[in-house]
Amino acid sequence: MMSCSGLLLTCSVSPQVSCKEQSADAVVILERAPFQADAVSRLLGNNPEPKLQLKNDIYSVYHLNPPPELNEVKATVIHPATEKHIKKYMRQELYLIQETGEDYRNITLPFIESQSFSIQWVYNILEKKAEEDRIVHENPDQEVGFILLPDFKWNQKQVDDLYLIAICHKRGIKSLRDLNGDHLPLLKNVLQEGQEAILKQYGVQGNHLRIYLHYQPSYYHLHVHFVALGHEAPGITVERAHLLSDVIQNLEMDSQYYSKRTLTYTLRSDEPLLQKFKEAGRC
Ligand code: M7G
Repeated sequence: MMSCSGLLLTCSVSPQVSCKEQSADAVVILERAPFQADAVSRLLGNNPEPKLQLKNDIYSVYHLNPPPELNEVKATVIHPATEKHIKKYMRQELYLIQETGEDYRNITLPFIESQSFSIQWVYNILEKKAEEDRIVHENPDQEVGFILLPDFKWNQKQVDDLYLIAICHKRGIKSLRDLNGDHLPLLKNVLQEGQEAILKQYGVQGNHLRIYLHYQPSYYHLHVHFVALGHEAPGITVERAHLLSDVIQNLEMDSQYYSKRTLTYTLRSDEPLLQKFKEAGRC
């Protein structure tokens, strides 16, 4: 599957990176990283034979063959991949869902609770069993604290596509739907301390960041995305990303805002949750 940022393969091989493991389905996401400024002059200056593809008036298109050191491909491997992982990355027809608060309680919540999609990777981060050396900031308070670290979508080589996630220490907040006025201190900490930590570590100001939550998320443990404003990351569409500053304001106006309001999102045609909405005559 092609996307603007990469190529997705699903395959039934043991990836070389884990060749001791048994053969099983794997998802391999191949992406080219953004160009770094110094690489552009090397790319243009040292290119042995730029091949002219098209010329028309002042416009021309060339194909370049970059040397290996400028031709890096990032490969993210999920292995063994569950069926849900594979479906998540397949291109499919999309449906728009208008989920009322009642739909959430009657359809979505029972569905989420019946699923066993592991969030072990989240607990590994919170318990310092994985990625500890990548932590950028931590507020260790178990109620209002969180860990900020680079998202695994970001290779950390340039801030143009900066992408970090803040993972809350408090367990049991599945998503936006569970948030109420009591969570304001936590959300405000994430917003303020997250911005301060990113400014200190990467020199990127808060007004150059898009800070949001996904609804629906893929992983039901509260986390917030911090992404460079100029980076069109997957999942910034209006029906999925909810700006953290808006979330805070909405909860300040009405502590039960997110348990009441209709939330719109897309579901892919083969997602079991879509089937549940169909069965309930809600789409
Ligand atoms: P989401 O909103 O639940 O779903 O975000 P999405 O993946 O559809 O956006 C989860 C975020 O966590 C994503 O931005 C993932 O790239 C990121 N992520 C997922 N995993 C399994 C890891 C991981 O193991 N480490 C890190 N650092 N980030 C991860």
